[in-house]
Amino acid sequence: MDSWRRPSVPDLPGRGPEPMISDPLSGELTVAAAGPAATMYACGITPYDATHIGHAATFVAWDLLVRAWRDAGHEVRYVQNVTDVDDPLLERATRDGEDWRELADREIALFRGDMEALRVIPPDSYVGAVEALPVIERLTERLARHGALYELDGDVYQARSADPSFGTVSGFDLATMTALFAERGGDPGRAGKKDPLDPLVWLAARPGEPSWPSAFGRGRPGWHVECSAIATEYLGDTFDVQAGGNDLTFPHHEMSASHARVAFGGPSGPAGPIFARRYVYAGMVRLGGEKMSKSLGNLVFVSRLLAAGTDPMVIRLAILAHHYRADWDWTDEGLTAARDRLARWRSALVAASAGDGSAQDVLGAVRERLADDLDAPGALAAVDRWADAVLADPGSAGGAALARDTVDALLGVAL
Ligand code: 5CA
Ligand code: ZN
Repeated sequence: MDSWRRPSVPDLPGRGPEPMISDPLSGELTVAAAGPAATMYACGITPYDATHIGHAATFVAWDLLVRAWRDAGHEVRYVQNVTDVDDPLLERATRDGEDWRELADREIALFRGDMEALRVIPPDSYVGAVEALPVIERLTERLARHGALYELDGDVYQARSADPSFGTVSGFDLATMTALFAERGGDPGRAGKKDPLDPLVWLAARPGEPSWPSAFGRGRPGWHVECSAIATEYLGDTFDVQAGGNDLTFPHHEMSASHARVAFGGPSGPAGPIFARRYVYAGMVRLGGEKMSKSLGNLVFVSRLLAAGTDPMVIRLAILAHHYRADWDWTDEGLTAARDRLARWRSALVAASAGDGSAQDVLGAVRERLADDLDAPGALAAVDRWADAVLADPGSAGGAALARDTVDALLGVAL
């Protein structure tokens, strides 16, 4: 499907350092992409109640990685999905007496507009589950050829026993996996499953629900296989980074990786790892101490803030004030602080345009902070130091164009 309009990204002199990200299991810094091409799959929205600040923070985080990769000289290939058919979307449509497709299309349109306002660089491929049905069917057929599937009342499951590496993405023990699976839309208690953790791959048609024909009967795809199929179709069996909020560690990323390992592994599979080489997880944005979530309904919407006249760059700065891995609370104070910061940076830019000093230091510092596990708060502090120095001594200031381009190209903030 169409993504959204690409923001302009100014060219910066020289090249940034190689971006490193923290490995969620070991906590060690690792090079995010070792080859000339940098490839990323980010789990996209389920299009109802979009775009809340939690979504925005997650996609702004991956935008920083895309920007840092480009600045380091990589050719970036970025893919994002839209889960445009799944239980929670259908449940919402039923609750509100709305056509599910209309609900999805409206929320996708809102999301696109919000991403554009926040100057998030769009994915190269933006792919909906429904349009990817043939791709999902092909991956499911591969699972069948590997003898990994079984049927339960017309629904199709993958036996996790087909994947000896199941559990290695999250590193969780069995009890934690089972608890999280139950909590996050899984069905560990369903009678007849060979193992409580077996993931659903294809759900047989239910009355009143949308369904499509397939080699496995009429129905619709499970959630995890959607991301396995789209990621591998567009990026190959192995790619650099899979990105998502930390609520996706288990079951979603574990099970997506498992499907791909079984489908593409075996004697004819690649020698190295299958699916993502590494995973990145964004912290959860909370409101009033609770995770901002569609199911709880404690949401702050980007579109409402924009409609109320909030500068989108203020929203972006309020997000960037937090490290992507941390959980944090959205507050009015945070928004006010971002407004003050933006105003200060804009004043500094005006003051700096008079002098002939340099902003090389701020470019170097922002590059260095971003390459260190996308340390956005550290990068903002570097720009603050530059702005403070300029405002303290406008006579010696300068480098306005480079400072503006640094903040625009690397942080996505247009001054
Ligand atoms: N469609 C699936 C992924 S394939 C999904 O999780 N959709 S979502 O709409 O629920 O979330 C979209 C992205 O936003 C995911 O990466 C999710 O982890 C992230 N996200 C959801 N809520 C929050 C939150 N409160 N804070 C930070 N990120 C969040
Ligand atoms: Zn996903």
